[in-house]
Amino acid sequence: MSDIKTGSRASYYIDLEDQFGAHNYHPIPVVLSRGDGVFLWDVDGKRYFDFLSAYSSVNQGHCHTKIIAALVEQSAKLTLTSRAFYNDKLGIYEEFMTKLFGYDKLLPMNTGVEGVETALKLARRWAYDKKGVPDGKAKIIVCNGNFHGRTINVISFSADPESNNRFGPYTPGYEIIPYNDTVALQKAVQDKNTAAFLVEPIQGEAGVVIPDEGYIRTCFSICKENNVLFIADEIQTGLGRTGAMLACQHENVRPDIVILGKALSGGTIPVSAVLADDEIMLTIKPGEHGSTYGGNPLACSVAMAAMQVLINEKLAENAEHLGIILGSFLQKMKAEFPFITTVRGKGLFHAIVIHPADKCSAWDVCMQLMKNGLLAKPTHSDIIRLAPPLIITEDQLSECMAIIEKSLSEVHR
Ligand code: IF1
Repeated sequence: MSDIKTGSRASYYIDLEDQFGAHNYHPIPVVLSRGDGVFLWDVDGKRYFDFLSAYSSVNQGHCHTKIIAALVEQSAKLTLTSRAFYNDKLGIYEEFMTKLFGYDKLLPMNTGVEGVETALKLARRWAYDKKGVPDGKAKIIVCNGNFHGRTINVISFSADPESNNRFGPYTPGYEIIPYNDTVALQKAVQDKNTAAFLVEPIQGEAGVVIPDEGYIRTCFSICKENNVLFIADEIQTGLGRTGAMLACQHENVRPDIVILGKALSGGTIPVSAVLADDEIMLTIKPGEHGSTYGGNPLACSVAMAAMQVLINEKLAENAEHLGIILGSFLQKMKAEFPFITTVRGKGLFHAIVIHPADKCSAWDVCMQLMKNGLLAKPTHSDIIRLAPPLIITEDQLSECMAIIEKSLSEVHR
């Protein structure tokens, strides 16, 4: 049962999930029924600012009219053909995306982790076919603190016990090195069977952990010097979130493989994509990889509309501009409230860390924010991610900053 007193209407829905649903989440006790732009409304009609953005899936804002229009129009025409046949949307979408991001080819999938799995299969296949790594011996380097999804293969290289405890046996072929440590990468790539290095430009789940300036650039150079593929997981950091279309662009890095997801569909249906050049992408032959829904006409139409919104409304630029304002505000909050030990962020991707010994937890802060009309969620016990939709205006951000300051002072009365 929910551990917070909520209204009877909300409790009705919470109790239904408790009785009939798997207990694989511990949500903030709010029951949402409508979303529009930066706002969400609960079943009692209370309005909230969304400061989670469905983990950066609604960068374009909830139910963006142009994305919904594309969804509605295509859903009345043709939603799914499977890849057994061609359709009149996939090639158009692939051309649009490959030209926009500057890669030869796109492999369409659905969820983010399917995109990650696809990238890992491409890297292994490239290692065997192009690098000459003996079959079955490819090694892929990942970082401590990573989050790349929840399949058994992907959690095999997670260092987070909550993600991988007691789901073994695990898939071999991965080496975990410390994040933000180029010396560790330099050492790890000396293994001639190394296929790739998979990295989040900023670690989301770990709590918006930003590496040192130049880290991504240096890692990319190390990979190039050692014939190792550099794979950027931009599922959460990409599509404008950090103030650029891809977070790697902040360091002028063009990854060998880019993985996109989440906001690629503007929070409507699961759409993910893997971008790479022919030397890598064509190592997978017909019939060797795919999925029932991958590249379906509905996903292609929605993704093109979602991307067009990002471009036309200059959402990366807005994230850059407002991120500076939000960042300096959070630094001020850190100075004013000693229980905030760290603030960090880039673009509209920020987090505050609450002192673990403090009597108020990150959860308490989020509950106070909810009472004051702003929704955020802790990651781990002491970190609160702050990531509104990128369409937020300066006036709306000012209103949110006032709510954050009010809530922080209230939890510590
Ligand atoms: C949950 C976390 C965020 C991701 C990156 C791949 C994926 C994700 C960088 C997989 C997904 C989601 C999953 C969701 C909560 C959320 C999350 F807390 F789990 F870690 F955002 F930080 N790469 N992240 O962030 O994409 O298969 O989910 O589409 O599992 O609770 P997916």
